[in-house]
Amino acid sequence: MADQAGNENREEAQFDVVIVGAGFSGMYMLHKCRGLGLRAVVLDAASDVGGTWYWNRYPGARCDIHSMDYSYSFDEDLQQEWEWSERYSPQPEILSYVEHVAERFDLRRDIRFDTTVVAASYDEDANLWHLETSTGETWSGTYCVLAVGCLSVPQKPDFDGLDQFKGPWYHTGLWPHEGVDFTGLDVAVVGTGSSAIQSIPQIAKQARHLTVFQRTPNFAVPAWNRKLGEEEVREIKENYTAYREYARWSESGYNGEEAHESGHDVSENRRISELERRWAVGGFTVLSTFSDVGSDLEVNEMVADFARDKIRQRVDDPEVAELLCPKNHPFGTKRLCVDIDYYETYNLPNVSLVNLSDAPIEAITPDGLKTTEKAYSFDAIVFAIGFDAMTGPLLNIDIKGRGGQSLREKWVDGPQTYLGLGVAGFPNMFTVTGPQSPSVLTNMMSAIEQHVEWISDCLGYMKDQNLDCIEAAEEAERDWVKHNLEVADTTLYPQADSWYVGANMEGKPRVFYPYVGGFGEYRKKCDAIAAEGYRGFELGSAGQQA
Ligand code: FAD
Ligand code: N01
Repeated sequence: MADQAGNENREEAQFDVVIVGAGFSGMYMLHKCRGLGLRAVVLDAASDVGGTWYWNRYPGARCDIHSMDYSYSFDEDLQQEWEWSERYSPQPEILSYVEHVAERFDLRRDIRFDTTVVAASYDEDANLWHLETSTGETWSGTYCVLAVGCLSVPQKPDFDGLDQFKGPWYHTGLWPHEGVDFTGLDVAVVGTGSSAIQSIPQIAKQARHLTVFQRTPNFAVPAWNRKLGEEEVREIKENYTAYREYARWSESGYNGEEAHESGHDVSENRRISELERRWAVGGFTVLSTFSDVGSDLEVNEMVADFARDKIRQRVDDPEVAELLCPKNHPFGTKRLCVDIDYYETYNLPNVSLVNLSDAPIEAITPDGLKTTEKAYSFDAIVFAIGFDAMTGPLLNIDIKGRGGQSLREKWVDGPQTYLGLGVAGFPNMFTVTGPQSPSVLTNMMSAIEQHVEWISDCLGYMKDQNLDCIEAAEEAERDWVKHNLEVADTTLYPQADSWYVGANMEGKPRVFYPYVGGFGEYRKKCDAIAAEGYRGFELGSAGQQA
């Protein structure tokens, strides 16, 4: 007898659905599959549930979407019973929530942890996906759902000499479970993206001296984080159905103030007062002060100027403040950071900033690191250098579709998908929050629920119709890719060297990876396509050509 993964005699464990990833996406996908009476299994490289919130345990990690929005909406009892303590939940609380969900819906019994998928291939004759793990097991299913996340492959700190460094080094995205005590140490942080901006104020509280190495400054807006009040939580919970419904059809998947006027249509006084008002609210509200912040460079520059002035007000040393002011990309075109005391941290005597823009890091040395200008000594280094985003987690797996076609080859010039859900030539393979879907430009919880529900509705439809093969049509895919790029070109996003365009990885194709046409609009498109019998997909049953 073979065990479920066929370890003993290499027989395969066979399922209706094999899901890769046990973060919010994979967990909900499993729950929905069970509801349809499908046999499903989830595979994850991690030792427990949580995905992002399992791996990213660095000090200061927390969400940047309000907790009341950044949570599942699919179960009324769950959303009523769970209590968030802060406006933006810290990572340990989000992880407790994930664990609670896993227990509540008894998910772990169908999740195989410590299981890294290295290859997946579609067997046309059997209409099966075979997934291979790093230990040589094979898991097979009619459908393969890749719930591998958009930010789950940390970028390797590929610096010369790293192996010679005498002290410990860390990547924010692979933080030790036991935590790190920086008390009394000289510490370097490399990077100034969201992970760095969250962790720097916390590390500064412990370190003897903290040196931040900045290649590009980022815009950050204040979180004004605080404990949630009983009254505000009660109000939301009493109206949770309507609250969630608003998020489902909104531009960005959460309850926030949307813009109703162009920045050109307001007087200077009104512009400043509106920006001040939104600044006082904090978070992403600032990004939507005017309807054209993301599309009109002149309006964007007004907001960018305002944000730069705020940095100058918060940082005591004018030279440091100037270094922290972003000047090479429009406001919000790199992921906007939401900060707690970030800029004030540079006023502390034990914190200094090194500008890498003219003198990049040349190598890591046994004692620290050297830029092209100077050598520095440290006891520990923290790399907050980001991820091989969006396509990285998918292309990390050697995926072969119909006729042995390789996804890596198909996507050599950038991803090609239909709705970020399916790929032509790769039947019965779905991607949750895949490239060319709104994903990272939204509240990901909304995006995840929308994708998982769309996929599970589709699987239910296939089951009811006695079908078992679905594949995106080439033409529909071509049109979607074109539409994606056209919409991106109506925005300022492509102007920034961000991970949204793959600029953070050497050699990564420069295209726009997420869909920027708005979450509510995207949902309408997906719903219409499903209502028309999955227009743009070819449906069939095994043995027949799809
Ligand atoms: P993930 O949580 O990334 O889970 C994917 C899982 O797949 C991982 O557990 C991984 O181990 C597994 N996996 C991947 N490849 C393989 C493989 N080959 N074999 C086996 N297992 C594999 N989004 C927001 O909307 N708001 C926020 O405030 C927010 N904060 C964030 C903070 C941080 C630090 C980061 C990194 C991201 C944040 N995000 C945020 C985005 C976040 O990734 C999503 O909100 C969400 O958690 C993604 O869930 P997921 O299940 O789709 O993917
Ligand atoms: O990664 P990043 P992140 N030498 O890519 C620098 C989500 N998230 O982990 O800008 C020197 O944003 C790099 O410099 P540059 C969120 O979606 C959310 O911080 O490329 N520096 C940059 O400063 C976010 O966008 C939260 O010039 C190097 C930094 O490292 C996404 O995850 C918290 C370098 C990387 O920034 C990724 O965020 C955390 C090098 N060789 C993450 N290589 C919330 O707040 C890279 N850098 C909810």
